[in-house]
Amino acid sequence: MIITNFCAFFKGYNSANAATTILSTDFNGRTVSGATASGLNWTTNGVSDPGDLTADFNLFNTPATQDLFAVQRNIHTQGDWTVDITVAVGSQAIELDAITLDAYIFNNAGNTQSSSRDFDLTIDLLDSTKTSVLATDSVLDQFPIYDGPPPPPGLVPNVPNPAPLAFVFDFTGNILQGNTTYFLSLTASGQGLGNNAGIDNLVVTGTPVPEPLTMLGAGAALGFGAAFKRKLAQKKANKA
Ligand SMILES: [Ca+2]
Ligand SMILES: [Ca+2]
Repeated sequence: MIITNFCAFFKGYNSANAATTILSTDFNGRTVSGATASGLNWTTNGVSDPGDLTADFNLFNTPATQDLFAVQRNIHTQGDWTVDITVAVGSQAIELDAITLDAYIFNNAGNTQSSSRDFDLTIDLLDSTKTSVLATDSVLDQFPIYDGPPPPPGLVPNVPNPAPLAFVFDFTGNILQGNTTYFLSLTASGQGLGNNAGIDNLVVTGTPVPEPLTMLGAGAALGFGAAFKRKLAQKKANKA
């Protein structure tokens, strides 16, 4: 019953409190060395500054890829690339809301693609040991393009590159516990004739979990303590 009442209270709290930005960066002014982007101007709220971001392949640092995060990896012909973002939660738990970013596509030289090419992105929420996927969401096939095995030349619609495209990932209802580290693992992939990809304006939103959660925990601990004391008293009484 306590749980039911608490959930009702919690739902009420959520509807009354809009999600806020807990983590964001626009990558402006970042520097690149190999696979690592440094000098990211993170905005944080209730989580630690994640610091540098390192992909599993080298980053572009061309004129077209300045002020964003783009990986020198052809996701169609060479395979996926991944980058993990550390989310170390402070003392207060956070209920995740959404992750949004702007998606870009590039050719092998790190120049803006003239035609639209496929760019899919998956975000996994990983636990502190990176062994469990706690939640996942993907944005697929948002760049308009023939999406499948390479067709004969001339059959691919030559749609202009629409970048940047806003990608929105739904992580509603996932609770990040206080004093716990998680990872947001981004994996880029794609199908078609060849394409590289990058992101900009990464924003993670969430709602701080209200204090009653902590109070409920304290109440449960108190209740457990009282029950333990009663048991101890009973044991003593039995002995006497
Ligand atoms: Ca930027
Ligand atoms: Ca696709």
